Amino acid sequence: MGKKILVVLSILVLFLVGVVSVVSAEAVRYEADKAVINNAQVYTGFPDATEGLCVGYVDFEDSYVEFTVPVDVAGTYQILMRVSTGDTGASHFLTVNGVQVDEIVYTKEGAGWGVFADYIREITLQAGNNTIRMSKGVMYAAPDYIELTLVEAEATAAPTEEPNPQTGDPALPSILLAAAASVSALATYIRKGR
Ligand SMILES: [Ca+2]
Repeated sequence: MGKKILVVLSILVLFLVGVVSVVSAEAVRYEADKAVINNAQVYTGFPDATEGLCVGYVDFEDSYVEFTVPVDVAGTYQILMRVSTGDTGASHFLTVNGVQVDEIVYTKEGAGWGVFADYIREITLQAGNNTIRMSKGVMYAAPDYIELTLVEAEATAAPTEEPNPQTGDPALPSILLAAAASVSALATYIRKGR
């Protein structure tokens, strides 16, 4: 019995470590100039952009930048889009895995052509590869990069409450499944740490 309690306590500690790791999760950055670019061009010589590079000429109906984003944990993610525009009210459509989820209207004061500002939304990603596309909306704007941060992991499969037929002990409670998800998230962030 004491051994069982020890195991549960160990898992609880792992769970707490996992929670802390999710709370302090670091953003993973994807540069627009390294994404799939359709009918647009890499701009060079923008001192305010990372490596001086962003993607411009997102000017046509079929112009877009598409990022491939692999994640281990399905759930809600914050997406930060760093964008420059000379036109207040310019926009990009945001499409996740083929579904248009938002139109990002660039209105932040202080932004201007060659000056980049951050626009933040939340999106849902699936485990495995995801595609995130920013395509032409109204007028003109140039993406520099996006950053993704896990906000909340999707709940894992519903825990079974059936007693173990061998011992009659209760099955693993949901907190253990949450612990497993948290440890998995921790591993993801350690691997992807910048
Ligand atoms: Ca850049």
